[in-house]
Amino acid sequence: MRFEKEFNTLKYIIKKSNRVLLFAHTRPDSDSTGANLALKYHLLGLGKHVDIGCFDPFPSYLEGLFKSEQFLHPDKIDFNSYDAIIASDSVERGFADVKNQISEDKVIVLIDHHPDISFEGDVTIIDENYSSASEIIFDYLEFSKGNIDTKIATFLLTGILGDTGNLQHSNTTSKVMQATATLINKGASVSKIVNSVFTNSKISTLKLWGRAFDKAKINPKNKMIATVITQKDLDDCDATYDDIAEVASILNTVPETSFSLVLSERKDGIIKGSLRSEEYKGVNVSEIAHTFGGGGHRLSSGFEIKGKIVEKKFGWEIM
Ligand SMILES: [Mn+2]
Repeated sequence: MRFEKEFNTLKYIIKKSNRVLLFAHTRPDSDSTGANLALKYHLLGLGKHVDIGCFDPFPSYLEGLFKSEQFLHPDKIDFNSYDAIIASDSVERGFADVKNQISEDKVIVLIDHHPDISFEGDVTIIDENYSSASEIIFDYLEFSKGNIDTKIATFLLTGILGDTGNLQHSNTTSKVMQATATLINKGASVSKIVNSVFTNSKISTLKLWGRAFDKAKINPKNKMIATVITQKDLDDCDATYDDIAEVASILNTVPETSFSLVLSERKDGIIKGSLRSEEYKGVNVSEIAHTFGGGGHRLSSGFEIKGKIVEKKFGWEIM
């Protein structure tokens, strides 16, 4: 197993710690939430005091599956009252902004599957070959012989399903399928999770997708399929930024395209670009994202630029 040395150190740190702070990323997705909750209930089972820190509250779209959990805003956290701090998933988004408040004598553990993390922990468990932070936590629990009950299995499987697009993205390795099988054997249910979390049927989402698909264009030269979503689209459809997330993945399913790009207007004159491709298409979208100062995985990347989307009679432009 990868990370045996780090897992052994983590196990020792947990054994020696009474108070543990976990940290989820800003705008927490199902992976960050699932990984942190699985770790929380593992630690509670070991008799530890555990809190979860996050710049945002517990995500409401998970409330159909789990009862809401308290996420503490960093303003309300005394970081130095904990023995160890463990940040899981996209540690660049949120945890990077608070780590300077933590004194030297505290132990920091980083668990992530994103490349380009710009800092290290006392224990750094980062590998982009993992599908999700939840898969890393699964490996840790297997390594440390931690009890995986139905609740913990459901947290972990929710994270894995979220980051693999319900086991459909190219990061769905045989190892992911084996972990999934184990979690199902522990009582987690794929259909229950998919139906309550990932089957999105809000009318606002569908209206926004309709607009985005209507505006999509394929560039005949590089086979890029691209579309734009303006703040006006969001307002008119009563949609939120969360409703944008899947548009790039769906556009990427159009035959004969090499990758997809969704440009969406955000606050303060920022345009966010989301890029998706598939292994068989042979395009590394993180290279495109890097060109615009962004980053991410080979098949799923993003960037932010300053600008405004201007809609024309026949198409759109970035100004
Ligand atoms: Mn993740």
